[in-house]
Amino acid sequence: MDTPKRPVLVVVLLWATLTLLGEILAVRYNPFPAPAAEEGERIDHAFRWLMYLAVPVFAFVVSVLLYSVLRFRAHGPAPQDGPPVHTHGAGVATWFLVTAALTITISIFPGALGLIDIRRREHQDPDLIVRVDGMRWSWTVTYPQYDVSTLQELVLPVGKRVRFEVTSRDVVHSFWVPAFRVKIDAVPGIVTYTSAVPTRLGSFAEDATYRVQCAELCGTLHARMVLPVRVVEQEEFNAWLATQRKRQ
Ligand SMILES: [Cu+2]
Repeated sequence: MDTPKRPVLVVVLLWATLTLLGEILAVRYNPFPAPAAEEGERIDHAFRWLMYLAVPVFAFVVSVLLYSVLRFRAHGPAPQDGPPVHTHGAGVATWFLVTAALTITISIFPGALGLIDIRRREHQDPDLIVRVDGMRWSWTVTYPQYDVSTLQELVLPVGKRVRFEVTSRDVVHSFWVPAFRVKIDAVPGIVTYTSAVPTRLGSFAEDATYRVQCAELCGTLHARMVLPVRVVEQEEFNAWLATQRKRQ
């Protein structure tokens, strides 16, 4: 039989090793496609922090589980009941305090502080306003400053702050541009806001994350409620506006 110190030592070593491997993986491997807006960088930054903090917690649970399963596995039927198990008060209190402190920490940073930062950006004066109308199952985008409206594509100039004023004509939809990482519900009867500063030229044809995607189940063709997004230079945007105006 082990002396009580040995299992603790093995688990601690296993924990340290798994944490190290996990953190290396978390730093090296980025599961997200490159963001194409300032807001996207903030959101990805938050996700990465959550991952770095979650790795040691997950590694600890796996280490204890792995050690217990391998070391204390049953060999045939048990001859009698084991001794009664008593709660390890200090262990429970430590686990509770550490995980509660971690949860509170990530709720504040990057949670609440990141949210305040994103909200503050939404209140800055926009360079461009785009009204977004969701309906089953398409998106109409209107540029009120230029008197242009289309349901073919969302074209945006790079490096400019865009405010999206979002609403719905029928049921609840959700306006989501994966490349920008911004998302806001489209609710009938009210206007909701979100904003983004696109930082990278691109289009749906080259990168599928450049699209408006409905993110709230709204019926049969919900998954196909997609509007291509194209981020272009200011001159190209002006030229596009001019052709759209001619067409109307
Ligand atoms: Cu929808």
